[in-house]
Amino acid sequence: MVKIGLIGCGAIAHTHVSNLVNHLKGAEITEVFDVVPQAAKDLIKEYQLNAHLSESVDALVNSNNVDVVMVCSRNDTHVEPILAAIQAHKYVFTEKPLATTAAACKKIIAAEVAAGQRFVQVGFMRRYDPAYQELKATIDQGLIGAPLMGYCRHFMTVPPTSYFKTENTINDSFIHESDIIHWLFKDDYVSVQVQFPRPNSLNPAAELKDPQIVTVKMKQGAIVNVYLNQNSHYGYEVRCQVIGEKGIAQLPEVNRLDLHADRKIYHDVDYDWSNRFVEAYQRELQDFIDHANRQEALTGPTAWDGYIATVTADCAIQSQKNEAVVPIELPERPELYQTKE
Ligand code: ISE
Repeated sequence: MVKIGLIGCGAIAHTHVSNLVNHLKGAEITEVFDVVPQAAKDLIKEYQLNAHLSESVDALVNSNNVDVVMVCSRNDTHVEPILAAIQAHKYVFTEKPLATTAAACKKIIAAEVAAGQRFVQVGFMRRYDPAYQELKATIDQGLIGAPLMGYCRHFMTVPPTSYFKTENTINDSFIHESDIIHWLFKDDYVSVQVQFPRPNSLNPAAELKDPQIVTVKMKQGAIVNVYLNQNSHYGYEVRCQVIGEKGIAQLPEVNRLDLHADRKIYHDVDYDWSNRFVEAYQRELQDFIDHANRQEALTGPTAWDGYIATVTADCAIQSQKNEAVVPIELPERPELYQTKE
């Protein structure tokens, strides 16, 4: 039974803890920390955890009562606990993004390289979604030939309060696309461009320019367009279409009952990611727990994957200023990450 120290007790922590308590095997939460102690106390109470309230990130990571660390705190606070976990030689599952800047990701990469081992799994849960896995297997089997271009749609119903701004639409939402596209196409990015189509007059958020179109280009020439819309109004929709030399593979429409009634044919659409990716969230964490219990090398998204996604997001944010094509340069992939695609 692996003992998990949890840092951060917001919405995504509730998703993971609920999964741990109700669906997953082989792990328990033993220590909890939040900068707002009441949030940690509430979470312990809600899920009736037999867990201790930690006083700091450092105390939690270095506690004898913690085997592995789970980071669910605010996006810009991931680096400190990740570095502490690497230093303590403990596996760490961190919510995406790995960090909000490429410079911060580099520190994590340097720490793993210095330790000579990978300790980090990044919460790019889409890689564990059955539909995305089938899409990847189809491409890998060569059924559509080499992938040439693609189209992705990342639509949210409406932005939650004032959380979404022009920039974090990139490093909070688009970051998933930037991970999944290089995973599917098995190639690195060479450039990114963000363009702003006609603004949505129904968008209530003053600091959010919406929608946005991101175009990424890869080393072998493939080009993918990502349509980002925080105000679709009709629902949460994630689509991905990959066009190859001799065919097209795309995620299926939602697996829902079609209703034929009132001279219409229709089905429900998700409200947000919590329904769309239920299975993916469970499978990613179970995978992490299983590897930790067996003391095997992690096989989920690595710190290097987290770095690629953040570098791409950084360049996209730069492009937002004038819609320019921004080149993406990555250093040589260290030996430690060579075995992972
Ligand atoms: C959110 O944090 C997620 O991870 C969702 O999967 C994504 O669709 C959404 O845009 C993010 O804000």
